Amino acid sequence: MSYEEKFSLKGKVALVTGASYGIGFAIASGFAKSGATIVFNDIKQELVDKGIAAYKEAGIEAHGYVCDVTKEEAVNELVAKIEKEVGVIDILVNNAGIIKRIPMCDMTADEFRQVIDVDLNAPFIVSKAVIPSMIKKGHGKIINICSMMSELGRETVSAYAAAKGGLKMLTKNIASEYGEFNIQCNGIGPGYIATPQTAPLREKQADGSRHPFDQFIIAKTPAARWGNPEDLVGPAVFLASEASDFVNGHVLYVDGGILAYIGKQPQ
Ligand code: NAP
Ligand code: GCO
Repeated sequence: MSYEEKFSLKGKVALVTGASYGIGFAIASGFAKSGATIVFNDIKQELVDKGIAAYKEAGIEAHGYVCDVTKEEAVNELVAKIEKEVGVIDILVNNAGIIKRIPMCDMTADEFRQVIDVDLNAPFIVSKAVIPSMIKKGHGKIINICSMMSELGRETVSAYAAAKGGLKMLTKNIASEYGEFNIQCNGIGPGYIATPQTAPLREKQADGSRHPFDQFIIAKTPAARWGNPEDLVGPAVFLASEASDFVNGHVLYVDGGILAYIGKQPQ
């Protein structure tokens, strides 16, 4: 197999969850350009319709479905439908996620559970639904979208950090349990990426100056900028392709160097 073929996703079916916009949309679009057939889901019909239109505009015929990834029965039905209408899923990206920025002592247990449900329980549910067919087919790729918060903590994101730290370990466990079936499960840990999820952290101040958190991230990132969803495409294509067949249980941080950096020394 040539070097180019190893990176190709031609003939593969990829399911990217929560991919009507943002990081999921960019990753799915990159997969399509590498030859994969794209399937995505979102929680509302309106978002699925918007997603399909956005893919169409990019020249991609994506298959969109409404499905809440926290609901096991609905996910099982979705996977059966995809297998019937599109084909067996070769690549799964667990991308759908939410965040609640609330100081821990002000957060209710219900709010904490909601975050864990979408960011940790759902990747378990969706992975579990696709693995049996991957085993039968003889190969499979699962990519879990982790976070800086898989490694670091910060004020107000206790549930998110607990979920993303857990997702890192779920990644290693899936790799350990199913590696012998030629299934690779890896994570991508995006740094701070400009999407609707992080828009509140980038809002301009009333006087037109940059949000203090925005300034903090620029100072904390050796690349001195926020990431774009497109920054995640190359790493995702690599982890979805045969070029990464001996990479398993790894989290690839795509963070402009944040995790390598102690921070600026006082002037
Ligand atoms: P986003 O803009 O908020 O997009 C997340 C998508 O997931 C939305 O389409 C959302 O739909 C969908 N979703 C939420 N709950 C769902 C559910 N129960 N079932 C199905 N779909 C659901 O987020 P993003 O910034 O692109 O982030 C994508 C992933 O990357 C997330 O896992 C996030 O935690 C992670 N991440 C983001 C960053 C960053 O800096 N942006 C950094 C590291 C990791 P709704 O619009 O209806 O909520
Ligand atoms: C926050 C952010 C982060 C990022 C991302 C970092 O409030 O600190 O939302 O959690 O979204 O996950 O990798």
